[in-house]
Amino acid sequence: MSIPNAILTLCMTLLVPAAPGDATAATAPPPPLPPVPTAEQLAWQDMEYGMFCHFGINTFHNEEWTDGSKDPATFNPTDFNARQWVETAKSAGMNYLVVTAKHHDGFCTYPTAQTDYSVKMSPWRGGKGDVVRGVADACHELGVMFGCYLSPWDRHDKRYEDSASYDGLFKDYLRELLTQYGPVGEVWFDGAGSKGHVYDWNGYYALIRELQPQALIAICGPDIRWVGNEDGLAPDTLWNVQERPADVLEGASDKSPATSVARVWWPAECDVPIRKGQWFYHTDGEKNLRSVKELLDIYYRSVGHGATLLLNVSPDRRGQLPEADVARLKEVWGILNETYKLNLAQGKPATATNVRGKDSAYGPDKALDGDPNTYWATDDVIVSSQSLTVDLGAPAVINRAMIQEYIALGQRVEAYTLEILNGTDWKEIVRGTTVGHKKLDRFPDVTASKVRLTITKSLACPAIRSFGVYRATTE
Ligand code: FUL
Repeated sequence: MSIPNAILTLCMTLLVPAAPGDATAATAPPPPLPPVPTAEQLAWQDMEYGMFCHFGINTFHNEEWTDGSKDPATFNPTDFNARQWVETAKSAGMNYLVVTAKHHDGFCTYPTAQTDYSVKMSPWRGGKGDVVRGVADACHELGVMFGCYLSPWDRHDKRYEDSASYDGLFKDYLRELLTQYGPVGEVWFDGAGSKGHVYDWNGYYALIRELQPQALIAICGPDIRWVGNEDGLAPDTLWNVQERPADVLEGASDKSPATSVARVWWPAECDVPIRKGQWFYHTDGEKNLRSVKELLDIYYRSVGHGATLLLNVSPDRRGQLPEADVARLKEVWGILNETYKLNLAQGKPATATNVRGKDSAYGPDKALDGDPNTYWATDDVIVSSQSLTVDLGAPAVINRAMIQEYIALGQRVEAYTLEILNGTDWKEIVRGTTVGHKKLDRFPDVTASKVRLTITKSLACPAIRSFGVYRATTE
């Protein structure tokens, strides 16, 4: 065997996932359907829900976009407490937090060496304060993934007028943020305001890869894509695999010079502010706080459509999340916890129209065991019209369903139905399209003694990581 072939074989061996759960599985797992997620993307998709915190000079001016001329002396939080942000995020079910290190106004919330337009020139903590440090430390301590937002558009710094000199400055900012604050899980590049400006994107990406190879580059970046709106909503049909434009080619698994696009795993993030239209705190903004009903709807249409939700909660002029917002977040999470605490299908007897290699390691019960590392899979030749039927034991009232694919092997399901048995009749209650990381369905109360999930169309044999039915008592 030539050396390149040996390397290829080794790589293929590493790429082929091990058989799930049961070490005695005799049957090979389904071959991955490329492109597949990286380990970091997979872990991030499992996080599902994060907190965005816009905090900076705008916080003190009741403005969303200041123009870079506000006096740094106006930045003066009276009782800054980043731990309160992170504790709130954690207790509201959020697993990561992204904080603004610099917004479009150019004001840095950390004491950068690159400009005077920063916390250093503010009266806060005698110019010794550091927002990014506070948030990063609290995140690391409390086990919440830390991310930072760095606006490419800069309305303050004169160097912005010259692309090359600004690229140097921007890389210096990145170098500071990626070397002084411990592990960074996500770097968020906002596209706003940048039309017509030329950036050295590939240079930025290369620097991030060098300094923090595990960090995911979001929005204007190759690892996480923007869902395309600021309402926090993902479409019903959501594919992780995308044709990514040529300007974010880095990391592509399959480059096509002819079309200048790459087919890559590029999962979607939904960002939305908890107060309508306000990313930054405004003194009279509480009236814009979204209702529990609106927030639940956003959750169902983001996380429940297979995307990740980054919900913005703005710290106020104290440097703390307002009590009303904190209470709202906890209420929403309380309802979701209550709804999903009991999977009526978990551990119940199940049958399937086909089981991969007739091997129990891929049986239908593997979608009902609560184990994220196991899944129900069928033989490769049979990719459509495959069902999993669960016997609930006794008739139960249900109004929610949850399906997950084992996306480490790629995204496969194109369409599915959900039916229930009530007496002797089967009735269709849901007809859906993609599943991906997670699909949450809501439907009116039905009484079911059995439920049947049918994968009606799939790109390759289905690999279903979990399936559940629930009863929500709140709309
Ligand atoms: C937008 C920005 O202009 C907003 O101020 C905010 O940062 C949001 C996340 O992205 O495009």
